[in-house]
Amino acid sequence: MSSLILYGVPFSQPVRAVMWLLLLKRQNFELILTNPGSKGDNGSRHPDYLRKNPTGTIPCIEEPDTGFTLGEAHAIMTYLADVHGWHDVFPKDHRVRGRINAYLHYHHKSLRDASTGLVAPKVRKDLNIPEAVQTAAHHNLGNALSVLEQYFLAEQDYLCGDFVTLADLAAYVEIGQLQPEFTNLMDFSGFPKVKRWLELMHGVDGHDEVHVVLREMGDISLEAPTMDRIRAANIAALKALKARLQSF
Ligand SMILES: N[C@@H](CCC(=O)N[C@@H](CS)C(=O)NCC(=O)O)C(=O)O
Repeated sequence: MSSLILYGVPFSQPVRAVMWLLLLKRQNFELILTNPGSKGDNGSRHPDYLRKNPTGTIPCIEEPDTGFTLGEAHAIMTYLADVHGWHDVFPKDHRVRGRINAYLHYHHKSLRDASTGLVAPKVRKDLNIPEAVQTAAHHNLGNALSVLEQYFLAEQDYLCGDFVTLADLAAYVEIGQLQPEFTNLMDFSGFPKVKRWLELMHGVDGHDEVHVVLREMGDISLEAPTMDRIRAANIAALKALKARLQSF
C-alpha cells in the first residue's frame, strides 16, 4: 500500500495540524509541496489541484491506491481518525466527540484569526490584508482566548477533557505559533490557563518536528521575515520531517 499524500507546506497552520496528527499516530505520509494561493505548477489554485480540492486551499490529502482526495484540515483529521480508529484523540463517546466537533467548528472564526490578524500581515505582505480585517481578527482572537481561559480550560488540562484530542492539535497550531520561542507575537501573561496548556502541548509527540519551521524563523515581532528566512525555515522543517518519518 502506497503512503498517504499530503499537499501543503510546513508553514501553513492547518497543514501543521494534519502533519502533527500523522506523526503522533506514527502514520507514514509523503508531503507534496504545494504553494498556497499560487496558480502555477504545484500551486493550490492550479486546475490540477482544484480537481483534488475545489476550495483551492492547503491542506489536502490523497489516497494513492484509491484516488480519494479530501480538503479542509478538520475534515481530514476526523476522517483519518475514523478510518484508523484513533479513538484516543477522537473518542467514540458521542458527547466527547460532540464537544471536539464543536471546537473544530468554532475554531474557524476565532483562534484561526491568530493567523489572519497577527502572523499573515507579517509574513504574507503580498496579501495586503486590510486594517479593518486585522482589527476584527485581533478582536476575535482576544475573545477566543478568554473563552478558552474561562470555559474550555477552566477545569481540565486540555480543551475537551484531561487528554489530548484533535481539538488541541487544531488550536495549538494557531495560538502556539505566537509564543515567545516562535514568532513572539503575543503576551499570554493574562491567560494563565492557556499558558499552562501551551506548556503541556510541548510534550505531545510530534510537537518539535512540526514546529521546526517556526523555531527556525524565530521572533518576527519587530521585523517581518525576509523570503530567504522563510525559505530556510521551510527547508529545515522538511529535513526534520524526513528524519522523523524515516524513524517509523
Ligand atoms: N479552512 C481551511 C483553511 C485552509 C487555508 O486557509 N489554507 C491557506 C494556507 S494556511 C491557503 O491554502 N490559502 C491559499 C488560498 O486561500 O488561496 C482548512 O482548515 O483547511
